[in-house]
Amino acid sequence: MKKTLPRPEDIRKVILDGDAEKAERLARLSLDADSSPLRALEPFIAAIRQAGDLFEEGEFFLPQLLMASKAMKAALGVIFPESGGEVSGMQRGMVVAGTVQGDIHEIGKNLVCALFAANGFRVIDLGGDVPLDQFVQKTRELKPDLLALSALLTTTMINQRNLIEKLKASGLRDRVRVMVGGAPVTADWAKSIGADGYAPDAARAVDEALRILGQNRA
Ligand code: B1M
Repeated sequence: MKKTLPRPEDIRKVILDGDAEKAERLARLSLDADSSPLRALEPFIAAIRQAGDLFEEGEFFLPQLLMASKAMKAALGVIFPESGGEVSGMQRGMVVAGTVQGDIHEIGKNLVCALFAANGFRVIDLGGDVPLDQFVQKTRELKPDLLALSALLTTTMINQRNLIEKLKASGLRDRVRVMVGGAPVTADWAKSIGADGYAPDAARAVDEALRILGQNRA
């Protein structure tokens, strides 16, 4: 029998309270009550964004934001167990992903990686705050089809551009497609830095990766 979906206000409370245990419990309940993981995740995403707003308004301090993000990561781990780490399966090609140097935000990137993996890509997730030289080295070593670069800070977006320049200088730019994303990133920015693609969210990131690599969804 289907269970009742947890109330969005309860989800908001456990995320804002930074209660990872309860967040996991509500995530499990959401999955039991709703067949779509992406839909189940929506109220959690709304809650973590609200934590960001409270932080910006000075109502939340950094430790509270950190606790909230731990609870959010716990929920994401329940709803998308394949988020984070390396996932095998190679039908679609290989993606090397990471949040660029100087930027430790990982939740959105983890979600993007989880959906790539769920859609048949092999994902090598280098994590957060990934040195640009590590992306270059992995591109040379693993020969991925796609680099997926996340940035959540206006101050670190520039490292998406710096990486593309480094790839050019290393003679690797023609060997790999580059896709960028993250809250402050726009299609115009992607175009201006010479990226091959951009997506505003995780679901559209899969479509965009398929487009860039010339593949159909089926
Ligand atoms: Co930070 N943070 N944070 N933070 N944080 C933001 C981004 C901020 C907007 C909050 C605010 O002030 N309102 C602000 C940035 C301001 C700016 O640059 N314009 C900010 C700041 C300032 C900071 C610090 C500098 C704070 C400080 O130290 N004074 C610091 C930075 C540290 C650093 O990186 N060097 C910091 C730290 C942290 C925590 C550690 C506490 C934590 C991160 C924990 C972690 O990830 N390990 C954190 C969090 C949680 C946030 C907010 C609240 C939430 C981010 C998030 O997880 N969103 C955020 C506020 C907000 O977003 N409204 C904020 C949910 C996630 C599902 O969405 O990440 O946008 P998002 O990902 C989406 C899309 O963007 C897209 O798809 C995802 C899913 O749909 N997407 C891609 C992402 N990557 C993609 C790649 C793609 C395609 C799509 O292709 C490759």
